[in-house]
Amino acid sequence: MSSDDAIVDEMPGGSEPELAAVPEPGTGGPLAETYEEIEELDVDTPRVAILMGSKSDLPAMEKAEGELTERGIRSETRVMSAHREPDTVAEYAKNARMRGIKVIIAGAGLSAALPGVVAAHTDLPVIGVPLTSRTSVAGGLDALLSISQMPPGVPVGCVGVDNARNAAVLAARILSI
Ligand code: RP5
Repeated sequence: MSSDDAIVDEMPGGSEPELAAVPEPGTGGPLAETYEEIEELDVDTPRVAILMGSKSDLPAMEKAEGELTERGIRSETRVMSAHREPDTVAEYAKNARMRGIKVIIAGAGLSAALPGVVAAHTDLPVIGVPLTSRTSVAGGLDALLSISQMPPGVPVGCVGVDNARNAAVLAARILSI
């Protein structure tokens, strides 16, 4: 006797349970409205978030958006600083999964806390992009170390300095697209 048989045998009366009929999407019924909402979400929802610590990061980070767009992957781009707007960053990261985001790319320069702070508030994969900026030390080594040296248990993937395009390619691979 298989384990499945055993479960059926234990049902009262020995017969299989009756399952409630679930209507197919688009066929009406009590769940029709919910199906429609889910389908609508699926059409418009960005799959990848591109975050950056400052508007000054945009020239480097827009390469990620370009790469994703070329691959037909929907994304949204937001500027938010882990140091200047910590509450905004925490709230965004906490809600990202619920909003349908699958991967977060976060670029920052100098002490570059943004990717790590985002990773502290979500279990979505986070790819950090260390950026050079006007007052960078050693050509962006400061940001590279900040992003790559995360404590055990809170990982951030880290691409090369100013290599936002690679972050987008990696995001596509994580999504298997
Ligand atoms: C970081 O500080 C930002 O990501 C940016 O790379 C750097 C400089 O920011 P701004 O002073 O140009 O706003 O937080």
